[in-house]
Amino acid sequence: MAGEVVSVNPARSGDVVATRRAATESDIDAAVQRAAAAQRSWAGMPIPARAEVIAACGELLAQRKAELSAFVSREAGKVIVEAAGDVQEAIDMAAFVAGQGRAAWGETVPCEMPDKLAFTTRHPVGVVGMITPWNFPVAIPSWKTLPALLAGNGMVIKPSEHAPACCEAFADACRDAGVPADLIQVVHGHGDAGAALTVHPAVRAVSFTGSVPTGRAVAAAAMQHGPKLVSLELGGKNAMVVMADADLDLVVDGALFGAFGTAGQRCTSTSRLIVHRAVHDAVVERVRSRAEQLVLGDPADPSTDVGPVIDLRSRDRIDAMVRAARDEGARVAAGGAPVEIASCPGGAFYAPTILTDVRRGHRIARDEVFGPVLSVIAVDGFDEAIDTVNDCAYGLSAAIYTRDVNDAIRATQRIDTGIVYVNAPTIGAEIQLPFGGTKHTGNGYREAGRRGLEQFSETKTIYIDYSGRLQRAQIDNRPPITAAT
Ligand code: UN1
Repeated sequence: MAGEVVSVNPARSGDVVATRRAATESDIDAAVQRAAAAQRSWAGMPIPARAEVIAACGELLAQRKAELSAFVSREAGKVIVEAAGDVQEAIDMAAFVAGQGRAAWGETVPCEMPDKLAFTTRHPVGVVGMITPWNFPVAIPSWKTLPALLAGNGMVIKPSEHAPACCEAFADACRDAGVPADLIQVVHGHGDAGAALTVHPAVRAVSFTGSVPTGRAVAAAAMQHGPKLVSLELGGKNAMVVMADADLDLVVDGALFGAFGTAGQRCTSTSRLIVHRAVHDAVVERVRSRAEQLVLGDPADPSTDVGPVIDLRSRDRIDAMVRAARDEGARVAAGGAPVEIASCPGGAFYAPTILTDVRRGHRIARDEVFGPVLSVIAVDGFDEAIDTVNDCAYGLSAAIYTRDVNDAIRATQRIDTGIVYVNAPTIGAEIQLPFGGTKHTGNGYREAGRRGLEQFSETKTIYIDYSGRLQRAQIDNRPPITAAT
């Protein structure tokens, strides 16, 4: 476990953004110990007082929004408006979490006995290990850190090796706003650093966002060295259904933003366009002509529509998937190749790509691409559309475009994903609602919303009997047992 973490601007291979020493096992141990020591006094603060510090984090992030956004754009390659959205998501999360500091924190439930109370309280887990991706390098650390702080925890974050400095900038803002310095630790490294953090005996909970294979490995290691609380947010293969009666202007805008926003590198990106045959050719033609007008280029330039993918390796992986799709019978309607941009030497650009003639069984219809590639699948009706959405290992996000209110509602109930949109693209979740998915997308936890606090706290159930006598649950005040007839 040695070496360095080097992040490079995805738009210019010569622009090294940050170089960090990779943490050794003893660095990780020291970080966990520091977070654990700081956590003890933090957990002693009343929850509304912790919430005030979190509100201050949000205010400071808002003050620093412009510089942070520019930094996200440079380190993660996001176009500047989307980089600002990434930072805004952290600001929103701070406002929401701070509000939860004065909201209900448990349940009060009737007891079956007289003179007895029952209620729950929530308690911190201690130190949380967090492994975060590069695609939302400020927002996702905030989704994990801010609820974990409110719940009274310390944390050690191991950000992606592609975006170490964005995570540090977020943690710095939290500390500058009043979070005790040692409470948030950031360690750098590759998979082995994440593994060492996961198995550390003082790390009671692990929150991971990333790929399915790594998520499985994290969960297995956490259970072997625990059991521990493990929350996983893994991939997506998100579909947008277009029914014959859909508003096609809305469809085109939604498909473009869903598929090519963030260069297709959101867990929620639209990867499959499942279109009723009656409108298939019209939809493909309109999405194609708009996709070809998208301006690819420097993400820092406000006139750019689509920025680079995270690195050249990823660009080549995407290209290999597109080639394999052609071999399986898909047709390239737009894009389908890497792009060189003179003003961005060494940039990892891939043309917004539309593949038609894709069938359910094709690998391109099943595997997550994490790039600007939209696969179009034609269907003959509503039932086939919903079956096609659900014929997938992942279950994060889905959308249906229709004017038929019954079909819309039926779709929300029959689609097997954690998030369903009607007449809106598969991306754009808001932080006050649960975020996460079914099947291989996760293990049942949700981030954000009120449920986002659950992954970072333990529930305690408390019974108080003030009757002054022994009361036996399930036994006293029950009819006597009678012999069976
Ligand atoms: C992710 O890609 O992991 O719903 C997060 C959205 C964003 C979050 C995406 N608010 O697209």
